[in-house]
Amino acid sequence: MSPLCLTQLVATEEHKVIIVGLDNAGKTTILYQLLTNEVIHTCPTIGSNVEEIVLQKTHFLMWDIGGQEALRSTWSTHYSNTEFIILVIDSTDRDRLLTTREELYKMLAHEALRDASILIFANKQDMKDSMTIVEISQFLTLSAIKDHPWHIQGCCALTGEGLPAGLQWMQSRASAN
Ligand code: G3D
Ligand code: MG
Repeated sequence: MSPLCLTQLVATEEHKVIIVGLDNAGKTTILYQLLTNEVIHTCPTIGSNVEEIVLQKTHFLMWDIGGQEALRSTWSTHYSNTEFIILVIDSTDRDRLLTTREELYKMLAHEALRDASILIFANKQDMKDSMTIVEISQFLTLSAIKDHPWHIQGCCALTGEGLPAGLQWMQSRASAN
């Protein structure tokens, strides 16, 4: 880490973000697409799959958490002090949307995430057979979520399309708090 980044870490408020979702959803691709995006400044890698992303002076510390079934029970060990959950969905994965829904509501009910906001990335929108934002929102009954601020954004992690808009929402929430 460069001395400048270290100074920033000490001097500025970090917003902790966890990136969750089933395996193969595109979590790691999203994180590294954000890192190569020129409009978003980042510090060098902090640890395995933890990266700092800076958007308009707002610092996000993003934790990419593994999504394989065996790892899902460990998600909760990352929950403390989390301000934002990014839930990544493979929009072509109809078979597992029910599993995603279960994981979503488990997280929202978790005490440690009581104050967390949730950004849902409906990823892989470039694929012909992908579900639309409306379909996914309805399946996940997002409009019923009243106790957490939430936002759903379609995206394609391969091109980065949609990612800045999602981050922008997080940035506006971070400054609202
Ligand atoms: P994960 O970290 O959630 O497990 P990854 O998922 O980021 O490893 O991505 C899983 C696979 O999906 C990768 O393919 C990746 O390239 C692909 N992928 C991620 N985002 C998109 C997207 O927006 N569109 C398309 N078409 N593919 C995407 P491989 O083949 O490398 O396993
Ligand atoms: Mg990954």
